[in-house]
Amino acid sequence: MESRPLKIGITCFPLIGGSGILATALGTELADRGHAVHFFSYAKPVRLDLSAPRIHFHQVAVGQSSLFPCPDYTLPLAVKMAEVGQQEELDVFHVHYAVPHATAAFLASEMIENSAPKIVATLHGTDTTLLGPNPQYRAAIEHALLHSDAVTTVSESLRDQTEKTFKLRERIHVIPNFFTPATPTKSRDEMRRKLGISDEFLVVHMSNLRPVKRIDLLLQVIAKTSNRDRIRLLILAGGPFAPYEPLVDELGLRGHVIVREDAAAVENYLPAADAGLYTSENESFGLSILETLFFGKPVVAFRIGGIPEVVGDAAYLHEFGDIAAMASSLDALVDSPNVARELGERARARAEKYFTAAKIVPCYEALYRQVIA
Ligand code: GMT
Repeated sequence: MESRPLKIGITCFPLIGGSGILATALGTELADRGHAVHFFSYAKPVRLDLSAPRIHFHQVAVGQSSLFPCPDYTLPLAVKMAEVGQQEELDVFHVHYAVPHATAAFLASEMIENSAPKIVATLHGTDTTLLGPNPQYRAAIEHALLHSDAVTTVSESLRDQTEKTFKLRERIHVIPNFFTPATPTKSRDEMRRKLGISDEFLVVHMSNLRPVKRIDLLLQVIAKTSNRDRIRLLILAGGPFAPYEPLVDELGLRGHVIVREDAAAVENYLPAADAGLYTSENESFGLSILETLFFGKPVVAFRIGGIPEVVGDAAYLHEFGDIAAMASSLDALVDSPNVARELGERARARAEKYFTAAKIVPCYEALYRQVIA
C-alpha cells in the first residue's frame, strides 16, 4: 500500500552553518518526494528556494516587549509553531537543536494538546558540547530531549557524548548528514584565474571561523609546510576574518592567504582547489569536510569528534594539535600529485557511497512514520 505524504514542520537556524544547510536540504528533498514542508525561523534560511512546490516558510518575529530584559525568541516561535501546527495539521515538528527549538516544539504541542504533531529533535553538537555542561541550560536541554518522540544525532560520537551528558530514557538514533553537490557554473581554470592562482597548490578551508575552528592552527600548519611558497590557502569564511589578520603577518603568510567572506557557490570554489584543510578542536560531523570529499579533494584534519566517521580511511587524520604532522601530510600531497588524486578519488567514492540524499533522507522518513505510528 502506498504511504500518504506527510506534513512536516522544520525549525532551524537560517544563517550559514551546517545545521541550517542540512535542515534546508532535508526539507527540499522531502518536498521533492511529495511531502508538505513548513519551515520556521526568524529569517529565510539562506539556501531555501521559496518557489519550490510544497515548501512554505513561516517567519517568526523576535519578541520585543519592554517588560523583558532582552528580546525573546522561544515564546513567539512556540506560538507560531502551535498556530501553524494546528491549522495545517502537521504530523511532525522536526527541530534542529534542542534549545530553543525543541523547547518551543514542546510548548507548541502543549498549546495544541490533542493531535499535536510528534517531535523529532536533531542534535548537531553545541546542545551537548557547549550548553550541556552549563548549569543554566542543562536541565532545559534534558527536558526538551525527554519530551521529544525521537532524538537523533549526526554522528555516533555525538550520540555517545550526549548519552553521557544527559539522562535519557530512549536510545538516540544516529542519522548522518548528507550533501548533494550542485553543478559548477564556472570552470576550474576560470575560478583559479579569478583567485589569481596559476600553478600553485590551492588548499581550501570552509567554516564560520568560530573559535572552535582554530583558525590559529590552520594558519600555523600552512606556515610550517616545506612547500609554503608553492601553497595558497583559500578561506571561504562564514564569519569575519579581520581578527586573524595580525597572525597572517606574524607568520609571514601575507600573499599566501585568500579570503572570501561572501562565498556562496562552493561548487565553483571546490573544484578549483587541490586539497582541504580543517583544524577544528571539536566537530560533531564536519559538513564542510563532506562537501570537500564530494568534490574529490583530499582532506587533512584532526582525528576528533565525528570526523573519523565521515572520512573513514579516505583522508589524512592526525592527533589534535599535531601541526607538524599536518604540515607534512600537506607537503606529501603537494609533492605527489598522483597520491593527492588517488586520495581525492577515494574520498569522493566514500561520500557517494554513504552520504547521499538517496541514502539518508529515507532514514528520516522512516523515523517520522515510526513516531507517528
Ligand atoms: O560548527 C559550527 O560552528 C556550526 C554548527 C551548526 O550548527 O551548523 O555545526 C554543527 O552542525 C553541523 C551540521 O550537523 C556539523 O557538521 C558540525 O560538525 C557541527 N559543529 C560542531 O560540532 C562544532
